[in-house]
Amino acid sequence: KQEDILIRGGVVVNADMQFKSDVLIKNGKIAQVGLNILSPGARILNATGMYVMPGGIDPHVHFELPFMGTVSKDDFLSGTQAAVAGGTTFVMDFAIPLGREISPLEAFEQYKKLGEAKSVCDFGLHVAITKLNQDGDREKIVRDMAEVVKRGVNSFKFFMAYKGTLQIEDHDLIRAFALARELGAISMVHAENGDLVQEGQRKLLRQGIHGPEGHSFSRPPEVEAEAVHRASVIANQVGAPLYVVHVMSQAAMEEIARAKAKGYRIVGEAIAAGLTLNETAVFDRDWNRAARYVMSPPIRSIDDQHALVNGLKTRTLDLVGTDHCTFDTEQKRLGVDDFTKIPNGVNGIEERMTALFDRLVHTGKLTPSDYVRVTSTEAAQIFNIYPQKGVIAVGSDADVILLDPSKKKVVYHTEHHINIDYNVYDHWSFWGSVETTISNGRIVWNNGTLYTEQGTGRFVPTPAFGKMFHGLESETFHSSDYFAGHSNGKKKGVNRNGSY
Ligand code: DUC
Ligand code: ZN
Ligand code: ZN
Ligand code: ZN
Repeated sequence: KQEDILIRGGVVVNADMQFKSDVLIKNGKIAQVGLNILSPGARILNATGMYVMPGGIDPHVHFELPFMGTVSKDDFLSGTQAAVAGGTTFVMDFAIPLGREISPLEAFEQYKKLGEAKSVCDFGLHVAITKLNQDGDREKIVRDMAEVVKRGVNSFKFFMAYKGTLQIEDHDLIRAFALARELGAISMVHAENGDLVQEGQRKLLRQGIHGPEGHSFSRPPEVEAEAVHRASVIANQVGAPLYVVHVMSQAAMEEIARAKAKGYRIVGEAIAAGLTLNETAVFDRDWNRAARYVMSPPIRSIDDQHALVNGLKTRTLDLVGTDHCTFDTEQKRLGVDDFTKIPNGVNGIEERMTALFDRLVHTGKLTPSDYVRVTSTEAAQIFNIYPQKGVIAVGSDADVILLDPSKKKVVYHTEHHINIDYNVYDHWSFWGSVETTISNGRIVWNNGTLYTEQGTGRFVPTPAFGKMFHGLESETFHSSDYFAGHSNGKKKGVNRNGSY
């Protein structure tokens, strides 16, 4: 049996309000919220001067991802240890059928198993769909998508870039969005025009530009913005809700704003890197240093960074993840002669909560409640696990952090918990330090020490949304409209019900 924990004297911050309160935790759940709670025998945590907040939810991480000829360094163990050390208690990874010729269902089962074996905090999964035709069986993916929804996935991810490996073409996107919609799942896109990226890369290499700066030049903001625009139109045409991951430029963000103004159901995700870093890092004369910042879409200008921060404030952007995807110096050097071969990805899972507190709350741009909304509550609601996660309330999972707003966190790569030999925030300091992290009622991080146990994290199913998720049936189409008549290249007549 777990020890009871009484958090005393802090200020509880939820997305809707903040108030002085004690919090009692029993058996992994929040048992009581109120003033002057008495609980003999409970372990007391003194939270005077601290914010007591729902643990962070990072909706976008990649652990041990086989990608660009290598495998990303952080696995579910080091990745979730870093997460809890930084105040994040729930992560969502992407099951990607890549580097292995496997189906979406097999990818889901593989990632779930890895996560259950290694995680020290709860996790959820998105499933990536990279094509609609598996080994000539075009119904297989459709069956897999329906099956993973049954098994606890309500989000599918599509890559509009990475031509030749991950990229899915528009005609498949249309059908996949429609199918996801019918299954009660949200469609997520990596929005960059992969064909333009490929042409840009070829042109730059021909011009003799081989360094990391070529990465930025090959995928400018409008290449990102065009894909956001296109995805939003396709999703709207089939009545599907859309989630745009890692919005990195003002131009892309403006496409989200435009879609929202038109009433489209669209979510914009910022990531910690986009809100804190800028492209001068990629132009570092030291190759090893510059390569650390190579991710896609690229880290942009300081003006873009400021626009993204303001976008969170105005709610054009809804929430913040990291796209944590780490490669050490040796792996980055795979691209030493050719920027197109530098494995894409930056760290951030351990720094997200403190970096955002510093940039958003300490600067006065967001209230503590808005901070909780963009780092936790919004994700719980989008992926349909609220109020199990994302709030301090009786009956919710006891995923709780104690954050000291008047203490600075200094990042040192020699002290971090991720599994690489550098940190893009090395020697940065941030106002707002996560002093204690509680995961499912267990103290897993306290005063600079981890108390984690491998495999204690659970897979948390994200339930499909019901019919009303998508609004009433109206002028939108059924996925069967798209699938029927598409087999074997044979032409068949299709009526509105999808029957032949
Ligand atoms: N971008 C990255 O930088 N890394 C992982 C995948 C992605 O889309
Ligand atoms: Zn991506
Ligand atoms: Zn546009
Ligand atoms: Zn990603």
